[in-house]
Amino acid sequence: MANENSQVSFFTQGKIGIIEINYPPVNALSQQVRQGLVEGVDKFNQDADIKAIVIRCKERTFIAGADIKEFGKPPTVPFLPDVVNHIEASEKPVIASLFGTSLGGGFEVALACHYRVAQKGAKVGLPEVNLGLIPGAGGTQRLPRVVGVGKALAMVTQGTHVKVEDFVDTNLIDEIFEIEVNLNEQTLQYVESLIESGSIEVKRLGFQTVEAGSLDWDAEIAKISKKARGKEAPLVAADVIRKTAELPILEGMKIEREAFLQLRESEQSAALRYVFGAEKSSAKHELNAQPVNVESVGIVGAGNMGSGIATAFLNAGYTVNLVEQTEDALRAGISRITKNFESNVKRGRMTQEKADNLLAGLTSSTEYASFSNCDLVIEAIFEDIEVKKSLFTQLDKVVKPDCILATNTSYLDIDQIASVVVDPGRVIGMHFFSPAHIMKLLEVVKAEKSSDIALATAMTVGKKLRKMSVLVGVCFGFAGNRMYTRYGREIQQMLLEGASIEQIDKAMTNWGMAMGPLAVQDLSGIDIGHNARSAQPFPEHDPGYFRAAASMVEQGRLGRKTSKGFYIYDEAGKASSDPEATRLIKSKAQDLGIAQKSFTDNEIVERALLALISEGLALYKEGIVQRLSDIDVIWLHGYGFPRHKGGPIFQARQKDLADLSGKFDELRASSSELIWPAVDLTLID
Ligand code: T1G
Repeated sequence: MANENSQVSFFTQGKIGIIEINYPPVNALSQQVRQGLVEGVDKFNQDADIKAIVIRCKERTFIAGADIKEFGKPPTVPFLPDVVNHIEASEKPVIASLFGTSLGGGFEVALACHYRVAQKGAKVGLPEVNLGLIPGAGGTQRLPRVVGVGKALAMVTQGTHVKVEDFVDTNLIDEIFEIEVNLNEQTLQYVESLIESGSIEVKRLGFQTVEAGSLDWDAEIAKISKKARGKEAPLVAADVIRKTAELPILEGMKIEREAFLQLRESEQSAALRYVFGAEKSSAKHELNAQPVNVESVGIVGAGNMGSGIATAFLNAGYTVNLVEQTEDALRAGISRITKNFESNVKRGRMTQEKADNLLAGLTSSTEYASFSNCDLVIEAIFEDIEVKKSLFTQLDKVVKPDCILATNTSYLDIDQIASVVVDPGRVIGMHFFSPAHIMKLLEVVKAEKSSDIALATAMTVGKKLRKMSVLVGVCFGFAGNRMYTRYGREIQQMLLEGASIEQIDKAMTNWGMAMGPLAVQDLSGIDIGHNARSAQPFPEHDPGYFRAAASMVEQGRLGRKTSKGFYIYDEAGKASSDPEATRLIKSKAQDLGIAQKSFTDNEIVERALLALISEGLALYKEGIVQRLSDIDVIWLHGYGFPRHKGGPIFQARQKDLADLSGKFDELRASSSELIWPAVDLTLID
């Protein structure tokens, strides 16, 4: 006798059996849910009064996939492939009632059903590649049979969520209901009409054949490989689809399952699943306060950062008041913001109408008094402590008593800035990364006196901006830039020791970094970091400290903005090697008496990684970050660390700790304790 469980309930309505899943937050396919599906199908198949079966969910979405909480644990029966095949084998028609995001195993359950009805705007997808996996329960087999190999290949290898409306010309979705109507009622009415008309049938996708189509597989694979940028799963998915398109479904599912199980044991999948959890954790905090509502945001400074931050807030539906010192500077900033929206429209990310509506939320002024009604004011002005203190003194006089004041400073001491306002509790850091409307990382910086209300509000605002918000403490460069400085020091030390500019960048990008570290320097401007470091005492114990960058700045080679830096740039901005840059570095190394040696690419990557691991562990030990996984979230979303490598701390966890400790000892012995301080590796075991 089938019995319900706490996550799955059974009902009947006339001749229809209903299997209802209620397992918040996203009705994931836990063991109980899988068990309930099998038992529900059996129960209603044995009930002579039942003519059709509906699978539906409560709360926010139809099944959003396998239960990520069960990953890494020994698999439990019933296994999902058996569950979906059991549904498809049902003698009575099974109808899936879709809303929200039916993803991964959830979509595979829907594909095994004989009908799929959906609420308008509902999305479906097989995003397993984002977890380093491929669909493991028939997704690579049934989807091509209903939307064709080409569309299925794109969806599976890109892991995209697609609106159900996109499938109206296929048999994937049998009916789409308007959002205003009650989906459950509409679904039952739809099924009742099928039963009454006698047209209801058991339509098994798995028994259909795949339309051969004329796919140029080599071209497709080449495209997928380029897009994958070192990620394995998309290519495995393409290979499985290619191999099984002509096979009977059970044979195809066997091949799919083997490939899935192999990927599940891979380091890339472990990294991507870890990152999924790390990103969820980074949004959590123990702040003892409820966020206040923010609607009106003031931004001081309409330069690159200010206009990027304004774009991000306008994109999220906030009203923005932009203040600059002169009308000309305002015009330039507003032009940047407008161009950002034009680019969104051009790329099809939004309609012109949507862009116009969002831009309508922008006002501008040269007066700070125009901030009088703002809930939050963020400054993105010149990186100088006195300028910022003077600004906060003036803001403090014109904004509402509960208005939060945030600085976007990268390196300056927020406690000093806060010292000039009456209530320092309302002063925090909101450190955006350039370009602020594109980079997802947002460091919410807790200064000594920052209130929990201000910080909790900033974390909530970050979520609404769809940023990866991470709560960090105050130190030079907070978390990301402090690690970036340590990473940069190591890169430039290797330059002085004989590694070439090109070899370093190539080694790091081949390993997976989005850009070579020296190309990044040229992009952001070598003088930016140089000026910030020059405001600090020179570390006498480290004579080579960013001396390569200093040599560039001395020669006016600031990077792209001066057409030369570590590379030389033509009018089109194309980079090429410049022997003069190499000569400058060699000459500096000679002045410093630094012995030259050759490097392998692995040595370059390893030393750069060790520098990141060392600084990341120190940040955690000092309490600048709440958890070690925040270090990885920061480096994935602020600095282009490859997602399928998990992050610096994840990488440390893949290494033998004794071996790792030995490498740190060697580096400390060959330089100094000040450069390579002792690291507490027990933090990562
Ligand atoms: N399992 C368990 N919990 C999940 C979950 C899942 N699949 N997806 C999300 N959650 C939790 C999440 O941790 C958070 O929990 C809450 O739901 C809200 O998430 C065999 C093997 C569904 C689009 O990859 O893309 O099926 O922090 O903040 O922005 O082929 O979550 O609140 O406690 O992200 O509205 C395939 C992954 C799995 C979907 C919702 N499925 N999830 O986004 O909310 S592999 C996925 C998402 C698979 C089969 C294979 C998103 C979302 P908490 P959220 P959101």
